[in-house]
Amino acid sequence: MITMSTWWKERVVYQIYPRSFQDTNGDGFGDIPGIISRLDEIKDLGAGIIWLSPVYKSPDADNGYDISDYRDINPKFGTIADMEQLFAEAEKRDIKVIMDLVINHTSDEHEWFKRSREKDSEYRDYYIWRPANPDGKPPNNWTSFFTGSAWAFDPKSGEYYLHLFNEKQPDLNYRNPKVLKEIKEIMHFWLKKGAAGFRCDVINLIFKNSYENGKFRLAIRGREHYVTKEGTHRILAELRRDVLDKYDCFTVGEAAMVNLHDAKLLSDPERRELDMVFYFDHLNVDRRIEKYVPKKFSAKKLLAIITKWQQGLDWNALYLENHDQPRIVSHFGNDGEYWERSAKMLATLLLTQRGTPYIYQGQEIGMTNFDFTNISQLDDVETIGVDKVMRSFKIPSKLRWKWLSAGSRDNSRTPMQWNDEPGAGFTKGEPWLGINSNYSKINHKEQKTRESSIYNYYKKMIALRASNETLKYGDFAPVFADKQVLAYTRTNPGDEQFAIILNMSDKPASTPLEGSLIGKVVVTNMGRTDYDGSLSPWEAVVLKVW
Ligand code: TEU
Ligand code: CA
Repeated sequence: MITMSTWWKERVVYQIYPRSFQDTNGDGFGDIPGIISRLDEIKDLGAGIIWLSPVYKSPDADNGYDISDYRDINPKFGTIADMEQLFAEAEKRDIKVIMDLVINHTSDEHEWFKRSREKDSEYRDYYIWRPANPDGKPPNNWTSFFTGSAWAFDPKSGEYYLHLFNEKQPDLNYRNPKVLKEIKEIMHFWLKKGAAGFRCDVINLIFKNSYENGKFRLAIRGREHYVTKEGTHRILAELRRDVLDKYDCFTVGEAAMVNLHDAKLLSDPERRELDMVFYFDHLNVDRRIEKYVPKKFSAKKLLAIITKWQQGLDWNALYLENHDQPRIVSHFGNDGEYWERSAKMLATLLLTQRGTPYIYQGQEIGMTNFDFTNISQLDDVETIGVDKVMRSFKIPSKLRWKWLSAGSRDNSRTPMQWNDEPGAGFTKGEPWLGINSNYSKINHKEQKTRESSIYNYYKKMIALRASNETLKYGDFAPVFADKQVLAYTRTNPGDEQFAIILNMSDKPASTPLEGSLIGKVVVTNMGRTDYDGSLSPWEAVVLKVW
């Protein structure tokens, strides 16, 4: 495979969830000055791009994914001047910053929506308004991602508006060319200020093909009418041509419920839509219904999924965590006895595939799922909605809590654990969301100075990847898998081959000692010097085969 090298393929991305990263004024919310104060840490880790979750003005019904002014900053986080300083300070350190582009919907407190509530306003058509059914019920049976009807009734104008997410997140109407024009201007605004691109929120849902009823489904009914439609492809190509192509930037699209075929179209370099996409298949290997109902994990199944995407797309967005997902060491790893070893094994998985790796804040120190004991400690709108639905299905409270606490988005949203002082070095005040009480054991400061830490393992893996063309651009092929173990190779034809062998279980395991499974040990999370086919629990080995 011949690959053009560009900076966004060479670098590792670090995702910041601003409200939980670093507070500097004691109000309990992370802020932009806090991010600036930690840029040296991001540099030290070896990341070269920051993806900043939304910092725009927002009433925070969905923690900033409900924007009320795209050109202003949430005062909790700072000001436009702080943002400009962040761009400048990042540039000094050769770190690029991409922003979150949330354009499927706005906040209901956005000026456009406020005006859109008047029936004869020129903004009416910025959103999707429909009269009630003759029986007074919503226009169709679609349900929102956060549960309940996807329509909300507005008494003022006597009609319903569509919201695929919270009712404070009305969907924009992409059949109206004025909406696209506004979005283009917003993109220019941030690219001119210094943004190096965008992470595009639920970008494959923006164009709705029809408003017919959805087929019956337990969750997210109606999806077949808006997931990755032709209209979306058309809009993305237009944004690329009229905006993105005028800058040295890249885009990664979050593609909800996407299949390989559509992901290929969205990220095909020739079609010029997005540069890469986030899909969810690999994280759903052990899930039944969305995130909240689990099923058994198998390394073999995981390798099959990874292989499908690695070989199916030209360039992947690689990730194991983000602000919507539980912590990976609690999900695919073991956050108890084998915490450190399994976190390093997962770092190996992330950083040895073909694509651009994304690390979510705290992942580099193996932060674990929250230790809350009660729903009242949670904040996330999605979790609260799912709890309601589970109650209506009379799921017993113990099981309900088990599922919610494993799947909740708040797992990854607890504050960053910087050190072992009160407030974990995150805040001197009362944090907006509880800090995991394991911060005295799991924190950045302790790991930075300890050679054998998860942090230093990430750092070494990132450096190794940066210095090796095969690990960045080499072809991917599966070599071995069973319930516990998966192994694959990365090959630069005629030059070199690596084998990556991972035990994803609590028990010892083994692989045959043949073919590409024989080689010289170049990375290990166990301190071994050669590979004899046997693996300890959660062991990771990278071999140089030739
Ligand atoms: O997420 C969209 C999305 O697909 C998630 O809601 C997903 O369904 C779930 O969390 C994972 O199972 C994006 C943002 O990342 C999320 O934070 C926002 O709440 C959402 O869009 C709406 O903007
Ligand atoms: Ca603050």
